[in-house]
Amino acid sequence: AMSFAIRTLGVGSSVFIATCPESARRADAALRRDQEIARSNDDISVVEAAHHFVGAIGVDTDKAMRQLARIPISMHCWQGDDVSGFEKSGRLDSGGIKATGNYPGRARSAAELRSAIELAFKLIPGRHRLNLHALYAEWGRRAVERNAVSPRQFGDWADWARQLKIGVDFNGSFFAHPKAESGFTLASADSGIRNFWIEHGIACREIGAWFGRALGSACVVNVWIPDGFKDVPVDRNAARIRLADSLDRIFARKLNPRHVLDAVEGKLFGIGSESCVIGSHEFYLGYAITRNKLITLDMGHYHPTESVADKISAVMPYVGEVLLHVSRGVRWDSDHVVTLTDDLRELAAELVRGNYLDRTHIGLDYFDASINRVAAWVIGMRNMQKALLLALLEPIAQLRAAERTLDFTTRLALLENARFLPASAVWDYFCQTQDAPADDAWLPEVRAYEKQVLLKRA
Ligand code: RNT
Ligand code: ZN
Repeated sequence: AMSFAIRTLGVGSSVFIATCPESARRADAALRRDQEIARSNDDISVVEAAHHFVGAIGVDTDKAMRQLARIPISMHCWQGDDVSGFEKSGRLDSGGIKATGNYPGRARSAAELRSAIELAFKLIPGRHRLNLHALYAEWGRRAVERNAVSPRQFGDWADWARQLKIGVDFNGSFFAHPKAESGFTLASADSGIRNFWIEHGIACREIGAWFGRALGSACVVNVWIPDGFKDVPVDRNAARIRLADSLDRIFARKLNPRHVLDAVEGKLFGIGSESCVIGSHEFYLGYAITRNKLITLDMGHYHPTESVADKISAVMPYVGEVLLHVSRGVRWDSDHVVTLTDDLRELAAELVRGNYLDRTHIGLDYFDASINRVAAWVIGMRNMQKALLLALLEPIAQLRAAERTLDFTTRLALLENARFLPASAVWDYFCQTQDAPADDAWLPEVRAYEKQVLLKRA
């Protein structure tokens, strides 16, 4: 490990000689210091070496780790059971979202789901949040319709969250239900259907406010509906007017923003709504701005060449806060496990560079049923954190200075150098300080759980 660190340091220093004399001088000094320490002490850790190196380019690694530890990520409960929920009624694809795969071990009850989530949280550094869906109501003996859900069905979730000391976010479930089979909910022309879903929306906000109060942390309640046309419609306008009116009715009651924050999520297309989605991005952006709501940006909900990273600074002057659904679309809104892609790195970098972290709620949104579901969470959550760490380790002052003076050569050189920083050592150290396993240590724990628990399920 040591020789690797020193080699990294050497390469890094010479790169910086070429780009910035002052940081090169500091990098050289740091390198000499590290080499001396290495000679005098065989045990010097890669972490210390990385500290010195990254420090030499003007970045405070300790500060970066402190900041990272303060960023909660809302983990989506629905990865644990392929968005099934506990109702056993509607079909998932009555709403155009689809989990594919049949890896063994899907959680079939709240107890099973909570146990899997606990394991995931144990394997992810830091303290996070849980993102729940109304589908995950615990009924007890009597079925409770979606328009009648109340805090009563979420008492066990709240008790459990309190024990774990985590906040909870919430979502209305406007899909996987007989009353969503037509493809229309809040924008339905059928007033019976529309009212049913308005009542659901109202009920979900009340549940969110209750969670927020109970846990002492504002609950973000997200609205996403599947409404749209498979084929080209002739009256988009009427459906959009109905949707705006339904939302206004859902949000009519003023609730304390310290307890609940309302968010609306648009989309480009879905399965069954290929030609027109009523709740498109423009529709909800306008709605969020005029009604003072959060806009939800899902990374799978735009044309593949559009970048959610670019949208952050475009919407921030006009909306108070943003909710992110961090996902990975592969060709389409396929909800793949979040990996450490350029898209993800750019997104995290925008949040850090623009100082938007305080106004951004980061949540994950994907569901892959073809791999171990706990691993899917752990990989996505840790990748989100890694992207944030890389962003926090960026030599931002130098990058800004280069761009301001139109020195795009230096900007590109610095950005490319930053890709290869020994950030993995800082990450390992971060995991250690947070009592979480390093990258090579969490999978064995997931495998043990798989063997002892998941594979025993029919
Ligand atoms: C669907 C939206 C929505 C859902 C979850 C389950 O396209 O992304 O956020 O994925 O609410
Ligand atoms: Zn989403």
